[in-house]
Amino acid sequence: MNITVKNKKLNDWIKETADMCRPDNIYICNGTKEEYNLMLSKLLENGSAIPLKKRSNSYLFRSDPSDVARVEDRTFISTSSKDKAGPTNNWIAPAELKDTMKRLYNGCMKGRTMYVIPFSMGPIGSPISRIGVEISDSPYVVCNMHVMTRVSSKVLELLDRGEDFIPCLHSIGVPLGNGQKDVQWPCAPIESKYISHFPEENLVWSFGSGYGGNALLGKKCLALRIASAIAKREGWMAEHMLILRLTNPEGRQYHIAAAFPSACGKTNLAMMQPSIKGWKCECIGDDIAWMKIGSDGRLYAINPESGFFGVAPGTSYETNPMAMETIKENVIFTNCALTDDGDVWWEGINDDVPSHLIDWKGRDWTPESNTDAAHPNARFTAPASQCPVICKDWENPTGVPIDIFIFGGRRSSVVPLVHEAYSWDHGVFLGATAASETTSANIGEVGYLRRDPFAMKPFCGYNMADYFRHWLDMGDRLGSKAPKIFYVNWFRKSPDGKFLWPGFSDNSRVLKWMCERVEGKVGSLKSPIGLLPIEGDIDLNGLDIPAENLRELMKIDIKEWRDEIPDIEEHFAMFGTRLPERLKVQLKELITRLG
Ligand code: OXD
Ligand code: MN
Repeated sequence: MNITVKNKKLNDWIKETADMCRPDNIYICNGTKEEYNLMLSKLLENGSAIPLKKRSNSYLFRSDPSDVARVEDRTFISTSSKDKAGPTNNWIAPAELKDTMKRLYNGCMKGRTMYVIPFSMGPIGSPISRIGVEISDSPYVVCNMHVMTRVSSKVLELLDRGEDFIPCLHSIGVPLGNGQKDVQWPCAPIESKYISHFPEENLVWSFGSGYGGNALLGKKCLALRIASAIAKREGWMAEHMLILRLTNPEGRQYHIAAAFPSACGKTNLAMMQPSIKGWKCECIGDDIAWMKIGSDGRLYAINPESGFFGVAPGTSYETNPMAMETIKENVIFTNCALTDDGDVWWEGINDDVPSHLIDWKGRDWTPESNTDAAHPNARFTAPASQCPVICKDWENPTGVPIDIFIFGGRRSSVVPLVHEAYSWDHGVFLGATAASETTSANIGEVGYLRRDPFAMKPFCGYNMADYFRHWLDMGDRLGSKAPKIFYVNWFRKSPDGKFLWPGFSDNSRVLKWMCERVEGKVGSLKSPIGLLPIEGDIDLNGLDIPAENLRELMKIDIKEWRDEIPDIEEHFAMFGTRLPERLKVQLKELITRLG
């Protein structure tokens, strides 16, 4: 071991884990540049990292084709009883799951180094932040954790002074025999992958995958699944939300937190540059918000992460110029295609499709190939500080006061561009019934409609019905200081399959309307599903959009909405008597309004 650790809980855990996993070496991380470079030199040596000539200090990795996304089917919330995990989570009893996993962990790090990664989610020392320690046998994970979290000797110092931490154990699950050469992306087969959470003891155990949220345990495992359970117990919120600051021409700032399912444009919205004159948008976070009620009774949010783990395909100077600027250097790319001159490429990056590439599987690729050059869930890992529009307050330890919540998803039909909740309870109903067409951020079928309440279906660390109740309780505590709640759908299509709304920077038009609703500057129209903009109130200056597109975008087809009801009823029925009465009332009221 390279450093002496004084924190007893940490020391005991390191020893216990080393006895079980039997690594050749133990290395305690300190988060320095030298350490990052050391990890990279290992990854370069075994051929896992490909240096990119065109981007300074940037590398491309190719995963095993079986390990390309989060594995929701292999993700478990292991609580003392099944109903504490609830119907939306996979559950195995803790003793049984630990037994199975201990067998897998037994000797799993042989031939490898066990890295101990102390990290802070949120600015070090902020009252909202939490410390985690990830133990992993993957130097790729160490590098990504350096970017996505605050890995630092300062965290070790806090631990040495007795601060508590959340243990997160990770192994790729591939021990090496004596002299055995490693493969480029070691991982275990799908049936022995386990992404397990023990929220009653604040513990994460992950085995078998090296990819994203399965392996970078500060993100989905700690900052959402474990944190959501802690937040419920302690009276705050851990949400799958971007955070942005919008400033109007008069200088009034609005802070917006928005929840969309994975790969539905959170990063694009978080970094969006308004197409409307005089409005400014700055990014605070693109994936996770931790929120606490401040002494003034308002809700304050921090971004617990320090980097972006963004979906690459579709990212371009058209769709997200600020992300493109962010990823010019110091970036880890995973499963992108490689150009002949040493750059990355992905579908949608620009209109110039190169005549030759190496695809994400390492094969020659030409425009005639009938496969994607980059995997649809290819990612970039980049420091948030490199974003040209990162808000100066993004690391403010007290957070920013939230004015507006937005929910939404990918719906090619039925749901209008925007509507506003009648009340907090109605907003919670909108969040609880949110639905979206699935994407490749998870391994599974793409494009089918699923209810993804608050975009938290894969990330809620306890019974979702209790989570709904927690939202209602938070609303009661916030009272008149509660953010206003809206629901958006940027993805509605015309009958001939074309997007009706231009999206991206033009989404600022919809955000402006929301801000004006907060100020009471504009009115609204009552509809069965919520409050709608009055014609003319959404600023369409400079936007050339056919009137029939707008009509179609805002259309509420009563029959289509009545057809949604059985699905919502079925969705709610899953929670049985645990479903809060107030949500049943909201459903009844929607049915009445639909007539
Ligand atoms: C993510 C996800 O990586 O939601 O953020 O899948
Ligand atoms: Mn996410």
